[in-house]
Amino acid sequence: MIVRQLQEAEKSDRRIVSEGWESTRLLLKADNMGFSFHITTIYEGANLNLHYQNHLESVYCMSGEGEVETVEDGKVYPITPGTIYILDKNDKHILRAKKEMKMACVFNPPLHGKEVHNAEGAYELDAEEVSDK
Ligand code: 9YT
Repeated sequence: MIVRQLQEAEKSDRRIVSEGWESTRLLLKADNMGFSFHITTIYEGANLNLHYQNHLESVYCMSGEGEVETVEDGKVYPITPGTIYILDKNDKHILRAKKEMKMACVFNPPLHGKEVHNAEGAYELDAEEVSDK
């Protein structure tokens, strides 16, 4: 069994800070579970254009308030605590935070650890791993 603590992980390389968001990646490819699991904070006012072309992703909102828009059809879905959105079609989407949002995110295939978005809002399939050392 593997046991980790968010507060400890936040002090390590597992915490990635980027424009409008940060994420602490608690479970990664190297753990061999077939998915990765992250606690992500979307900062208030963030407006993120995302398109995970190489990954399927589920995002569960634990706190905060915002919305997600699917670009193809322009539909806007409110996000409040208890909402999950599931990008089962590699959907191009825009994520907006009205108030800072805390999200639990699962990726398949799993992230290696150091990914940040490329110009298309995607993560590449290969990236540097984090080490707990
Ligand atoms: C909300 C969202 O798309 N989260 C993606 C995962 C997070 N940004 C991360 O760990 O990279």
